[in-house]
Amino acid sequence: MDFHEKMQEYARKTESFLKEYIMGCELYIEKSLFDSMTYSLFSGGKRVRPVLLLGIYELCGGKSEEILKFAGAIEMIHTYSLIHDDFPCMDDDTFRRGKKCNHIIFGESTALLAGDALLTHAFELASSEYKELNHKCVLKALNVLASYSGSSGMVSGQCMDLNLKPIDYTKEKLLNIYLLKTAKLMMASAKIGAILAGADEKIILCAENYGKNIGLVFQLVDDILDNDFEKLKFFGGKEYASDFIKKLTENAKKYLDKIGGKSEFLKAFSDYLVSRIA
Ligand code: GRG
Repeated sequence: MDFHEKMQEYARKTESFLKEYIMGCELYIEKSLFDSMTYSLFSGGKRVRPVLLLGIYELCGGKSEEILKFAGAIEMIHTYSLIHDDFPCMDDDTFRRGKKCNHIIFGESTALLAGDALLTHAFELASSEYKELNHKCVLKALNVLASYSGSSGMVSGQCMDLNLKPIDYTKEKLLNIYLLKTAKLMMASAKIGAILAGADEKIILCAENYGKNIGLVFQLVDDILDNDFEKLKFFGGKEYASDFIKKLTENAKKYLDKIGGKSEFLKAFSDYLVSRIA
């Protein structure tokens, strides 16, 4: 199976798992809330975080299909963050993934609640019964999921980003925001994959560092795609930023080598994230 087929397989597995799971909850969810949640959950996301989580899980020797609960949960958290990020009080966007934003279709109050519901539903799903996964590892993974996405992770990064004025930009401040706002969810995905595969602490740390490096790459690539020169200038402009991206990608691959095993897919995955600007 080549890289793209494997990536599609991971994404498709997550998508069908999420569809089956959420359809099973339809009866218990108020209709407008359900429509708003599913609108964003199934509107063509790339499923980058679940792919990362599943890739690391497999690399570390994990075999259980129960891992899909965490792959689904991280995608629900990512989806909530995008719904809220598009709000007038945040980025004030009208379109996402080529479609109207959730709040434009369903109104702000329903979209706000859909985001809340996806966030809490993620934890309902990830904390549900397991027959195969080790319960101690599940508890550890839940803690990572909460802390990396919450007020010491992504939410703080978003808050810093909203509060930082362009006049106060520095490379260090921007990198810290990128780390929290974007990389933390990638770090959580990789770390959770390793934890649930039963990897030891050293390997878990390497997985997390792989996630950190590609997470920073992901945000810098996004800045380049957005032509965000205001920010890129703190990385020495587009060309220097591209060199920095290359360095981060090499670092990411070094962490994969430390993990060992068949890491071709995840190496190609790091290149794929960069290829968006090629
Ligand atoms: C509202 C708490 C809260 C957090 C928002 C995710 C985020 C934090 C803001 C989004 C801003 C942004 C565009 C960041 C760049 C990185 C990023 C998360 C891009 C979107 O992720 P993709 O490309 O999205 O994985 P798809 O559409 O593929 O799911």
